[in-house]
Amino acid sequence: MAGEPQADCLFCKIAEGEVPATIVRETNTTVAFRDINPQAPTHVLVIPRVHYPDALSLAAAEPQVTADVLREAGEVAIQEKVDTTGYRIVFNTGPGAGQTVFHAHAHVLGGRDLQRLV
Ligand code: IU
Repeated sequence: MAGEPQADCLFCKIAEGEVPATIVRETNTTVAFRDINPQAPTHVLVIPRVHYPDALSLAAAEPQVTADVLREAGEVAIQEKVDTTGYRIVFNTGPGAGQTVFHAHAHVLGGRDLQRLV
């Protein structure tokens, strides 16, 4: 069921502590951890603890948790000290956009020149 942990979902397992990750922040509703294949000096993923396949399905069902994810992305940027230089928050949505893990997540990228979109 939407919102419930999915047995085959890696990010559900990270949220539940069943799979290790380098966690940088946690709240009652979110977990932030370092991306295993970083694309920038700061590359942190912020996930909701609840399972929805992408950001828009999360937003439709859980607007408050969606706001929590965004707020936490900003807190990660401050904690990582990239808030002053600029950072990017990305929600890849769908395989054509490069989404590979179908549990909603925000990428927080910073610490290098990000002036070009890709
Ligand atoms: P994407 O937007 O779905 O492509 O992002 C998934 C990210 O999850 C991607 O950047 C991977 O490097 C990252 N990741 C991870 O951090 N740990 C893992 O065990 C796996 C993927 I699988």
